[in-house]
Order: sequence, then structure tokens, then C-alpha cells
Amino acid sequence: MKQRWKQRPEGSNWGDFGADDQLGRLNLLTPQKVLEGVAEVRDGKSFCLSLPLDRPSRGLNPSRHPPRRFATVRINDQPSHNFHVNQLIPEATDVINDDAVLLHTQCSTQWDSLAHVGQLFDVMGDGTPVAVFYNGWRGDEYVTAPAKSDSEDRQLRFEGMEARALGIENMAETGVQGRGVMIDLHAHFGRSAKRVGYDDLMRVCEADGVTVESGDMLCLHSGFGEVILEMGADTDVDALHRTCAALDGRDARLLRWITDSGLAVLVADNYAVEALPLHSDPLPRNDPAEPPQTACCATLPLHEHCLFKLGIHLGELWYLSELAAWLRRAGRSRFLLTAPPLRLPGAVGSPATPVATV
Ligand code: UVW
Repeated sequence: MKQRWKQRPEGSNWGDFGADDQLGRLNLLTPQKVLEGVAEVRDGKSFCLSLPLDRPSRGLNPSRHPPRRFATVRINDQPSHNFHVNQLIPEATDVINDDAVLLHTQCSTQWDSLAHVGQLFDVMGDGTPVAVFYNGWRGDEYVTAPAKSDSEDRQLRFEGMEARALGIENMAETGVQGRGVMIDLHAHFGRSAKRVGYDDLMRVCEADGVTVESGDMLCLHSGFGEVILEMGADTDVDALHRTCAALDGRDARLLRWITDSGLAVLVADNYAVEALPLHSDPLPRNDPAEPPQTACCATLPLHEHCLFKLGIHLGELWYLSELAAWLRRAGRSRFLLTAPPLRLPGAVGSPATPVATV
């Protein structure tokens, strides 16, 4: 096996789960963690943690769009829509519908795979940064380029890109089941667009008696999903970008805590788990008077820390409000979480319909 890297990013765990690992901290979702999750089931009540996948009705990321559904086309060129089979077989009584969907995998409730965000990094120590993902899987070798089609529809113009390593199917194959832990930011910060750093997070955990242990699946409730539902079919993207709490990915102590906590996956009901540069500090830049800018930093530092350095999958745009309210009333923070993505080979993200059971 070819050595994929000689130096790993500072603070990363590359190689710790094996040279060819593609699961990252999902390795911590052991049978013991499933049992710990099952032990949290006492009332037999389940919660759907997905938004309807057509919400938000406009993508927060302008290149993502709500699903488009199509009827499949039968061999006689008719749509499979209330199709009476007696058109083909006179004595048949069946009536059939059949559909297809154009689904942007990350427009609504979703998982980011470890192939979603990588970095330019000098893995070989020869002074040449290359595009590389968790555990040293290289973009030029393991993410195949799409073919350009001649489709008139700009959304359909590039087809066939494939993550041959770190694709979302790896996550699906684990079942993604274990103990979920809720931290309810909304209960403390309301709908303010607060950037939550280490001190804030620790204060919330202490006030609510929440502890996060190795292998737990951490969910952060900010209220963002509830705001999306209230907007209905008329999503106000600008307003969403100014609402509800998100983690401060530029807080080094917060990133250190994510490393040390041993959390297996990190989930939020907001757009990107972390606050974006859009409504936070811009990237630290070299003095404009100075000649050439040198590459310095990630625009999404929490994505870099989780997806790239530690192999922590990120769940985004989940719907956590009903579960968070129930847990608060019950004085609880833990639950059984079952949250597989689609087993869609080669995809870099996936919708999910996660289920919490309490
Ligand atoms: C952003 O689009 C900012 O984040 P993600 O790609 O993880 O949804």
C-alpha cells in the first residue's frame, strides 16, 4: 500500500484508527455505546429529527435547491402517475405511481461525509500543498471528476463525480446508532445569533447538568429548525443567516474540547454547525500593502477540525426542537439516536431521517 502522507496536520488523529481508515470517530460507536443508547429508552417515545426535505424552501447555500420530483416514464412514454395497468393487461386492477427525485443531498437535514471538506496541505513534506481529505485520502486520486453533459438545465450539467474513498456509504454501513446527548443552546441564548465559544458551552453544560463522554453523538439545539418551519414555503435566507446560535469555529479552546471529549459525531439544527464568516469575523488576512498573500487558513475552521483532522461527521439542519423541549421537561439530556444516511455509493453528503427514542 502506497504511503499517503508523511506528515499529518497538527492536532489530527490520522492513522490512529488505521492507515486506511474511512470512518474516523465513528469507530467510537461501539456495541457498548449502542447498549448505552438503548439504556436511555424508558418511555418508548420516538422523535423524527428531520425537517421536511423541501424546507428550507430556498437553499441557504445558493447552489443547493429543494428536491424536484418527477414521475418515471413508462416504455409507452406515459408518466407513471395513476397508471392503470389495464391499459396493458385488460383484466388487471392495479393502479401504479412511481417517482424519481433530483435531490441536492445537503439542502435540508443532512450528514456531511468526510469527503465533503478537505484542505490544501503539504502531506509529503516536500513544500507542495495538495488537496487532501481525512486520513490523507487525496482529492486527485480518490474524488473523480464529473463529466460535462449538454443538458440545458444548469443543475444537471455535471454528472458522475464520485468519492472513491470516504463516501457517505461508509457511514451508512455502520448503522449510526448509539447514545445521543442534547445541549440546548436555545434555552440559554434564545434566537440571538450568538457565536458560542468554549466558555459559553461549558456554562450551558454545567447549568443543565450535561456531560459528553467518548463515543456520544452530540446534538446542539439552537432553534434554527423551528424558525425554518415557521417560515413555511417562503424561506427568508437573509433572515436565517442572522438568527440563532452557532459554534465559534475560531475558538481554539472549543476545538480542543471537541478533540478531548471523544464525541463521535457533531450535529446541529443550524446551517453549518459553526458560525460562518458571513456573519462573523473575516479570515485573518495579510497586510494588503504586503506582496503576495500566503495561504493560511480554512474559511470553515470547525469543518477543518472535524471533517479533515479528526474524522468527525457533521450533521446539519436537523430538527431538534420537539426533542429538546421534551428532554428539558423530563430533566434529561440523553437518548437513543439512530441516524444512518442513505447508502449512496460515492456521495459526499446525504439527507437523513434521524430518529431519537427516549
Ligand atoms: C456550508 O455550506 C457553509 O457548510 P456545509 O457545506 O457543511 O453545509
